[in-house]
Amino acid sequence: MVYTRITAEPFDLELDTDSTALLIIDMQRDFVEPAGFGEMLGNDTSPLQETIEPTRRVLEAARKAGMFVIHTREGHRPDLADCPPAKLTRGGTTFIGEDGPMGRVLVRGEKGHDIVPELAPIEGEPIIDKPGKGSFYATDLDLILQNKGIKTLIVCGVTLEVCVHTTVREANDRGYECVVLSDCTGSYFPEFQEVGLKMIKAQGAIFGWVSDSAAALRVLN
Ligand code: C5J
Repeated sequence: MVYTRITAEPFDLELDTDSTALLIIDMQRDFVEPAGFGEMLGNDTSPLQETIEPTRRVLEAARKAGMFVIHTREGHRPDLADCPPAKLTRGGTTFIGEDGPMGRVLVRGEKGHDIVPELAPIEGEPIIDKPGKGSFYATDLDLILQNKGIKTLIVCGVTLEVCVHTTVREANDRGYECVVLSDCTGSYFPEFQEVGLKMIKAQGAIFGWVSDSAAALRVLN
């Protein structure tokens, strides 16, 4: 057990690095890279691209420290059998399963569904393929975390107000303590980024804590 404390808001969080995992949510080409699905929908992907380098530094330090690392991807089977019908009708002009700039949108096996190369998972790092916004819904994430004795999650990924928020809320309800790294998470909408972080740490950490990559690196190095 290695007890330490990460500088965070609304107050510093004590954690044991042996029961802490780094969870990197949906850092997929279609959301993050220019000329992907996100940009095709009219979004500016630059706030998401800015999260890659700090996340890469935290990932590298976590690997060196021997911390458990887990990645998620949002997407569906090629036949879309696992896609809730309501989700198929959302998205504006291009829908899940249709052809996008990097293959069929949010379909497993397509280029756009891949995690960006800078953060590519390595052996021993589970990848959770999830059909929903939350990483716990219809996945084995909780089982994997329980089997590893994980109690605390250091959370990175995109987008803050959608899959990161949903996952942190799900995790919080299951008893995990979540600390979200502000520069390792991004939104297409600056106002959602700002208020999304505030919502997590409001009312004495109602869903979790907010910290940043510098603080995480001090714990990991
Ligand atoms: C979205 C996600 N934004 N990973 N997915 O649809 O946040």
